[in-house]
Amino acid sequence: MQSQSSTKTNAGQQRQQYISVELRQWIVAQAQAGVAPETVLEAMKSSGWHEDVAIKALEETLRDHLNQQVAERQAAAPADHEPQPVPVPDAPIADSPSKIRILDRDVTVLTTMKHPRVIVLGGFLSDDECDKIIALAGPRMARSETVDNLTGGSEVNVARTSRGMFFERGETGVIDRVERRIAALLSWPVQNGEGLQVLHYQPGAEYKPHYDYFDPVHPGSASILKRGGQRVGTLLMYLNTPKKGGGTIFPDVGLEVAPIKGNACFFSYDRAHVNTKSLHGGQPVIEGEKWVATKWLREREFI
Ligand SMILES: O=C(O)CCC(=O)C(=O)O
Repeated sequence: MQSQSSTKTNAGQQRQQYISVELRQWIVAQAQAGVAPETVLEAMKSSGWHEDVAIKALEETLRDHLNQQVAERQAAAPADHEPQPVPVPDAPIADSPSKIRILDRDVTVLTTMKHPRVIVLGGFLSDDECDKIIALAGPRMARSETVDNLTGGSEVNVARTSRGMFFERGETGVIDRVERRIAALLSWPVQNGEGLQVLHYQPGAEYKPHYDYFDPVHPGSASILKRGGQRVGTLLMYLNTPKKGGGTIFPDVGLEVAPIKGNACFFSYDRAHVNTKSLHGGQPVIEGEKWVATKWLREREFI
């Protein structure tokens, strides 16, 4: 406390005084030594400081010190902290089969990519299944929404000009069958899947490139992540074939998957990070229309 003595002569003056560097250093040293703020305040008062000036000095000093510590920690951390990878769903294609039997169907393996992990499958759905899903979804379509990053709710977004709806998991016979097929293909429990979403794009409608995982830095993600953890994989199923446009693009790797009725495009992302290269979007439909069903897979049971 000696170092402050030169700055205080009487109570009137103290109220005008600035907080000297020495006083700041002393306050920080007390805090680092674990001395309670009330004890520091008492020490300041007993050496002649007015209570209100001392409180202000304490508050400002400790706040500035905290801010400086945060800034130092941020500067020392890697610029872009990458989360640890987690297990993801995947299809049994290690030995490059041309066809795989998934429960009741033979499915063709058309294209695979390692990074991002993308698998394009032919004939994942029958024509009849595609038609049934469109017929069930059609009357329930509404303007598509996206997740509101602030609240975790949903909002209409200009980046997404399709119309859409969600089925409950296992809502009808065909939905249940398709969900079991997805679970068998990817060795991932049915319970970890969100309800199937169906999207309908008219000419000009699109879904601009985006990530499907929830970025934990967004305040709204916490409540979403409580319902089964992160999304770790997406299976898109094309329910019809637009005449032109409507491909699913992966801009980081220049890949475009053609939307062919009955085909499916699977991709996974083992962390909520751009390094997964899982950025993707639905190109604008140029001619005709596009119907697609999306199954998002979570780390754990989705409730
Ligand atoms: O319509 C598409 O091809 C992409 C859909 C999509 O990106 C999604 O549902 O997350």
